[in-house]
Amino acid sequence: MQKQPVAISRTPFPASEKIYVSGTLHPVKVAMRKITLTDTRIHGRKGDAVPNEPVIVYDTSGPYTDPSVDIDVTRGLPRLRESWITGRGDVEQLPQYTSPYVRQLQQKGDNMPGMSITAQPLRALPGKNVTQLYYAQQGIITPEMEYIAIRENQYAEKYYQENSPLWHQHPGNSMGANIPKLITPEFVRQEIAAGRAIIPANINHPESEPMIIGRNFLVKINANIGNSAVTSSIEEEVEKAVWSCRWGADTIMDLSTGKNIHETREWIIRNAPVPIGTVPIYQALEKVNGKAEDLSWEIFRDTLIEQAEQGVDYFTIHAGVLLRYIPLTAKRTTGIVSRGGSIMAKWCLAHHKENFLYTHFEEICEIMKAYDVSFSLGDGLRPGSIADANDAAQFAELETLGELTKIAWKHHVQVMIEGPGHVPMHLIKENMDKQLEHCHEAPFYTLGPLTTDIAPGYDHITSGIGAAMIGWFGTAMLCYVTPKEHLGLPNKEDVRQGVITYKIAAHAADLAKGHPGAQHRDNALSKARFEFRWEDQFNLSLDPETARSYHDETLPAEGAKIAHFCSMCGPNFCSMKITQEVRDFAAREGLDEAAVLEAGMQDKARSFAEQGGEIYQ
Ligand code: IRN
Ligand code: FE2
Repeated sequence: MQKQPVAISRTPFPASEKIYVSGTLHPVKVAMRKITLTDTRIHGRKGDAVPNEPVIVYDTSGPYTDPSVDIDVTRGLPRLRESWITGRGDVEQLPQYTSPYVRQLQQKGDNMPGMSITAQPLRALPGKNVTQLYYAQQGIITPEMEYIAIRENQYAEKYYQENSPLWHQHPGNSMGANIPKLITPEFVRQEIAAGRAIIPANINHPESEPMIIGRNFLVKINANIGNSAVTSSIEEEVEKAVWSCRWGADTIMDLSTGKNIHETREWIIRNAPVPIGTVPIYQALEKVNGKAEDLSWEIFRDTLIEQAEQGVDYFTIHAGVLLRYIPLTAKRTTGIVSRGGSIMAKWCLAHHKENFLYTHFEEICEIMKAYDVSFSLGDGLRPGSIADANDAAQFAELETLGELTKIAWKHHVQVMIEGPGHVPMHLIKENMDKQLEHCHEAPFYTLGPLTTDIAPGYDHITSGIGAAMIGWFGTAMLCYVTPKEHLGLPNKEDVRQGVITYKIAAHAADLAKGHPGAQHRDNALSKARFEFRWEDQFNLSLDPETARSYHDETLPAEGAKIAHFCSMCGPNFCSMKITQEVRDFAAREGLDEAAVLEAGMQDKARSFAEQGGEIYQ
């Protein structure tokens, strides 16, 4: 049976246009999305139409939403960073992949239709270090750093000037004294140099647009894809990635298991405008036919090199699952829930030996620094239930991750730390505090956390609550959870639900952190809402399609898009409409608004009393 070809989602967002802002230090062109708004038209106000400034938003969708870019998924995206990387003069091009496994694949030929594996990967020249951390510590501002500064700085300056110090120094915000007035390339460099932020940017992934993960920047979100046992086409795999970043995923983790892992990953990386993360132990396990006890350092090492040469930007490595910590999980309600964690625990117990990821950690650093792959130190012992939150096993591992952070930094390898999991709200803060203390301020990257276990089918919400809280406290990246968590493989709609839920959590955290400029989009949307500019309200929202379709469910007529009410309250009970009438009345009569409101209130009070003063009559 012939399968229908899968179309890659390329439709631009409504009223939106891709713009590119140029750098001043480097020839960078930073992609952003400009949303055009309609004019304000308020009856009774002087001058009938007041134009509204377009709103520029952070854009993770890549070239897919730029109609002027020609995209052929078998060739991959334009290689944005290539000249920056080769221009530094510290890399060499290898004649072929060094991994014998990949060469075997290449000899087999096209075992999957689509892209052929012909890459000639780059590697650091002997004795050179090509990590962004190394450059930052040398005082070098890379094009990647300038790109990020421009990308993160939208509206920051304007809002800092308008609202500081009242708002940004509110005791509730968590950025405290670190709050940047302006996100400059130099500020980015300093944060990277201090290890407080990372730029996942493998030299073999030049297609990716630079982004930063750190608590003094916008909170980021990751979407997990892959997992499919049967894949049928390059378009299908690429579309999963494109779909995730279309809705706002800042990074994507390819967690594919089963057959054709290498090819699937090749398709994803070559077509991904965002950094790609993986858990290399998954592929290593496939190479030993799923038998954890048959894993070895040699097989793992070869897998690391294979994936580093392919362009994976960060690796989840469960090096903190130590042999002596495993007994600490014995009495848990849900034991070890991390896949990588359970694989390593099984290996440790089968051999009664220390975790080879821990004993070979320095060698792992040596490999990663030659390509600038960042560590995402895995939380193999994270709690998998409310009952197991913040227990001895979890925090013992966290301390080891802190110890490993120092080793990675010695090699100038960038590091972030993975965190839980399942944690009730009152125990969330302790996770952030302990992470900062033990891991020397390396960025934290958490999975939710889920704040209760009682809502399978709604775990994007149980975890979105925890994600918003921990983001506010300082977590730099939030790993999404979809409604299918614990139940099955997410479909496209689940992925969208997961991404949007996490965009909400991340943005709510940005506001509460006091991130300068974060509020601009809220203000624009609220103004549109108050002025009944329905189109603008839809277009400014995270998911314009859903906003529009919900509105149209009850008021589908075009005329309703300019009506001064919606079907929630109807025309006579719309508070915004009444407020508007009060304002218009005041303007007409030359009164001040507060006085009119006060007079109106007294009038209402009088008639309420006259009617007998009963609420329900
Ligand atoms: C994030 C924070 N803690 C765990 N994660 C993510 O969980 C991790 O990055 C990966 O995408 C996913 C599965 O990891 P395990 O189950 O192998 O630990
Ligand atoms: Fe879970």
